[in-house]
Amino acid sequence: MATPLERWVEEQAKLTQPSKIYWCDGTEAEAKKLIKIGMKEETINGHPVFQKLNDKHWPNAYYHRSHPNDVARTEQLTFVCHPAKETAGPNNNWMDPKEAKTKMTALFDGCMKGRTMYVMPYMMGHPKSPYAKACVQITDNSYVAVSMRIMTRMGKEALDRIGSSENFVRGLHSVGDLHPERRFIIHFPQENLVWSFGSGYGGNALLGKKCFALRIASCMGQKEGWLAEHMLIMGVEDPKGQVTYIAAAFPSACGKTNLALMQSALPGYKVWTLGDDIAWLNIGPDGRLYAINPEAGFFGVAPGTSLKTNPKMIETLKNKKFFPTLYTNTAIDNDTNEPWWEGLDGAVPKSVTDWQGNAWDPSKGTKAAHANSRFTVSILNCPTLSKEFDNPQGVPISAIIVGGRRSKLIPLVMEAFNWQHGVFLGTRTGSETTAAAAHQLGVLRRDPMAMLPFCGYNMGDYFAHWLNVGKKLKNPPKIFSVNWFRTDETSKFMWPGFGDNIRVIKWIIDRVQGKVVAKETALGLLPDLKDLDLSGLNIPRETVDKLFSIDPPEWTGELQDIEKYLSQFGSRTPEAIWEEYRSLAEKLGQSVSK
Ligand code: GTP
Ligand code: SPV
Ligand code: MN
Repeated sequence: MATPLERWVEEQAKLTQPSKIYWCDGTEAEAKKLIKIGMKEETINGHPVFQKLNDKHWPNAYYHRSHPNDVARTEQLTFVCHPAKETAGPNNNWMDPKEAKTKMTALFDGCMKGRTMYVMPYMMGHPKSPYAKACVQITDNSYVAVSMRIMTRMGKEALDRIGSSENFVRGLHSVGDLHPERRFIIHFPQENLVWSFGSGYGGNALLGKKCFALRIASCMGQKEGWLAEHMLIMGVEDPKGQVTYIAAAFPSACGKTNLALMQSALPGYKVWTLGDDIAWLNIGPDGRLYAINPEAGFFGVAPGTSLKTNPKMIETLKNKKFFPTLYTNTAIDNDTNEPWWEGLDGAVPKSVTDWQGNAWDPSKGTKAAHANSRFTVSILNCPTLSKEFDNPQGVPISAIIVGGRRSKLIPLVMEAFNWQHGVFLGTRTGSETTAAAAHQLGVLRRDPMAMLPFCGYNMGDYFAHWLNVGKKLKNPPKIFSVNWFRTDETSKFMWPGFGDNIRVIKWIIDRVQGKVVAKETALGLLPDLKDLDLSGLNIPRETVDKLFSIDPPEWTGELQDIEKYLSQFGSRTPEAIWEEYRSLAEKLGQSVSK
């Protein structure tokens, strides 16, 4: 008798008609074989799927070039198909599930003719974790298959956990013909199912990541009482050896990976890495909030990564331990055949091939590496990997941080008065847009908890769910807001960021440990500047004051924008959030209609 998994695979093969079906075991030997196939037999836009790079300085390095129209997440082509449109909410594109099935069935019909279908059983989370989920993704592309080996726990343990059960999350993916008119990323939360067609880009094609671990998982969490969040997880060890666990939500390309691997600028402090993009937060048996990272690798932004900004990531990339490491849409140094990107240490190489495969002419002012070019590398390569990474229970979270890119208004750091106010800080979070998704850059958009593109249901209900989780926690984490990106009159960042962010984290930990008092302001609790360790940092007092300045009149437009944003969700925006909104307006001396 065929198992439900075998039956499902058979049905997908009948629909897509591959010439071969290959069951992945997730081993290194298999990755080597798939890379060979990718170098010799599969192409994307006329380029081989993989190209070998020189691994003298960058061990196990392979290059992948995307189709130039397929280099970021395409939010406008991403849909969440609940039976009722209101369940998806104004934060999602919605399609009727039946209509979506019909449309996608036509696209998938025969799409794998002449190709190999890779079947990948994988775990999101440690196989022994009560919070982990077993999944299977099908793809017709070796880059996706090799990436999934790095990003998830793939292979036998997932197969064993699925066994003859129906209980696994299904993902069907084909690169199709990469035509943007035939590109759809479609979620069916009722069926724990994702269908993705026409893109080979990470967040669109590695279905365990944003599609499952955030969009589908957020729906599961709403039903089951937990949270699936776009958050890094880190442990910060203080000079006494005590480790405080923190989760932080920043929108795409706003600094999660950098913070998660931060090399502390303050002696005696050490950051231990647990995750850089996704956290699943559950209420543990003791009533505290526990975080696991469902992933097993980093899919990180390359430009700007250097020994100066993120030395631990450079060490991770230079670690030989886990095979392989992928570089997607970076540039290549022609003299050395090594990957290169803007911001990497050392001189700009003399002769460079750009991300589109052309000779790079710097005098034209174009970038050699795509702004959203990325590396894919195992978390096991990370020299600061926390010893708790594989703890099936996860780690107890003492502080949650929300943030985004705000050139104005938002102080460097502040603490919420309480959980409800913290949730409000999350809902009002905004960020100036980046290259991680295909849209206009540098425009302010509200991005509650950095989940706008990833919350699989109505965001009004998501706010309510956050409030409910807080009520169930015995000892809820403190919530903080940070902003590394405030600029001066010349548009320069005022805060040095990166390793110096530990100064802010130290204040957060001191607050968690009850070591320092904070100042009450209209926006939240702000540090007394004497409690912020700025030793060894050459930053004028005036700049520090500006990083924390609150100018009530400047908030008029901000309040209007927050109100407009929250009003979209109608009666689903919880009254408790409006209470916080009114209270903020009142403290700023502004009158509002809501
Ligand atoms: P996703 O993988 O897209 O979710 O992004 P992320 O949130 O992990 O962002 P990442 O750490 O990759 O940083 C993205 C960009 O922000 C890079 O160009 C970094 O150099 C820059 N960045 C990160 N941290 C800081 C900081 O503290 N200050 C400044 N000015 N820039 C930063
Ligand atoms: C993001 O865009 O938030 C990423 C990269 O982390 S992706 O996997 O493409 O979503
Ligand atoms: Mn991300």
